[in-house]
Amino acid sequence: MQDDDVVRPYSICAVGSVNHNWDLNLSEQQKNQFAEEGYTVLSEVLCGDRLAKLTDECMRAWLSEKGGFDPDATWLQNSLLPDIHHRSRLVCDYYFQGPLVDVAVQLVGPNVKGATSQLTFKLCGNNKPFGWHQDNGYGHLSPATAITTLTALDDADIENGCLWVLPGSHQAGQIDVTQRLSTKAKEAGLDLSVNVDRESDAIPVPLKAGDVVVLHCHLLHRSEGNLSSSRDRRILFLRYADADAVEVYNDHRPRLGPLLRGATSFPEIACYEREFFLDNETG
Ligand SMILES: O=C(O)CCC(=O)C(=O)O
Repeated sequence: MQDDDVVRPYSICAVGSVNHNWDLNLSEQQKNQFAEEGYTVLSEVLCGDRLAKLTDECMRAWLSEKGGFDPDATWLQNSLLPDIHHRSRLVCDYYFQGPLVDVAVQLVGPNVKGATSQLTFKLCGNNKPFGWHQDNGYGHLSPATAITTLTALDDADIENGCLWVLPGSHQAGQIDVTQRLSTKAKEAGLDLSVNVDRESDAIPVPLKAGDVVVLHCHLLHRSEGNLSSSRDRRILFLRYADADAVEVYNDHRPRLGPLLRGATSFPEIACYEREFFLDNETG
């Protein structure tokens, strides 16, 4: 069945109607770069007070859960805090109603849900690299139109572990890591990294705090450790998917996530996390 033929009877009206004056229209150049190279950078999506408050709220959530870098802890413990929108109202607003939802509509389509929110931090001292991977390898969604948006909370460069991408690698489609997923998923590291044969084509993507890099779900990317002596590298990771996207590894059940724009054919998506919208829907 073509996506256009899917009947999506469950829609929303209140979410997306709140005007934060955050419209973000991608340029033709950004859309072309995303299509051809699998990524694009958006400059200064956040700045000033808004960036400072969001960063502060994220850092408080991180420290209350994890503390600083611990060389004896697992990669997961040192690098990732899931469902950050449950812990920060500012992240919730940014994830559900910020400009990245507009970006998702332009790149994914008119029907969009949130698929993941997490912090991926490399605090000073965390010198562990993160190997080549596709985000759709970690949770194979179909259709494979999901995007990952990485909002830099600090300036990120080669020294403190910015992202590296392999431009155009998304065009080869999904790399099958399911064999390893079953065993590796049991380990805290969840390392699904793959070898790439054109490593020399990789390029770093340095970002200023407040910039966002948007990745196609098949784009190969990685990062080095944070080798800086004084600078953290903190990222807010938000993933958006088609509202009817399903988890291939989970009997094609719908990926649970809040409906942010348009409509869905799944009632469980239409009502998912509605409590997080109450402030805006009633206010
Ligand atoms: O935190 C990093 O350095 C890498 C993050 C990343 O690529 C991911 O979580 O998919």
